[in-house]
Amino acid sequence: MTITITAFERSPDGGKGLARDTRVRWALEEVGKPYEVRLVSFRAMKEPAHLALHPFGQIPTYEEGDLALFETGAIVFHIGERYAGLLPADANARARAISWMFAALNTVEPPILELATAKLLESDKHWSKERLPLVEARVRDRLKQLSDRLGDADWLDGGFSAGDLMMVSVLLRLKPSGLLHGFPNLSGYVARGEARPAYKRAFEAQAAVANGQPGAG
Ligand code: GTB
Repeated sequence: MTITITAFERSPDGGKGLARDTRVRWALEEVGKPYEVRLVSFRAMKEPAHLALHPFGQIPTYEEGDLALFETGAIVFHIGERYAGLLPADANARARAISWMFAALNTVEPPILELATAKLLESDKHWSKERLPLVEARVRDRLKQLSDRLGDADWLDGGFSAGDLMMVSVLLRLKPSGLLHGFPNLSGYVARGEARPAYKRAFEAQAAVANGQPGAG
């Protein structure tokens, strides 16, 4: 069955891989499933055809036969459930990998998004200089906790899983901020994720869109 995802026709990051289709591409590459990509403009995302797939008018979406999904957490979880390679077979290890997926999206990503908002949308506000250090401190607090847990392990819970895919995807957003430099084990963790052949293929596929050579994954 053909898998089709949606991605920005023109990503605001110019192909740095920070838009959320990258994590879905990465998951599909990890499980070895080919996929097609439908590129959508900002205007098309808010039109009825796309809103029928994504109630909030965003990318990415995922279509496979008569199944249509939105939300990267749900999409990556579905890919992990349906295809081997992202979730451990052992029931308890699988449940823990899912905990890490939720932790990435629900506990680690929110302060990182808050930081992005503070920098991108609030820098012209008179209170921005006071608020930014507070937001950065909240990100650092989470990074410290995550760093303590990871220790010198390669991945969060044994072998690489969908939990790591999601956590690395979330942490990648911090690269330009330099905040990861304070946590060498997290920098190494992110680098290990980026070094995975599946991630590289996903990254190159999304970059090709920015370079005007979009194609299927
Ligand atoms: N919770 C949803 C999920 O995980 O699927 C969030 C989806 C989402 O935020 N989609 C964004 C979108 O469609 C693109 S990824 N935005 C358009 C809109 O809301 O109108 C967020 C994103 C965009 C750009 C960059 N960047 O340029 O660095 C990084 C991340």
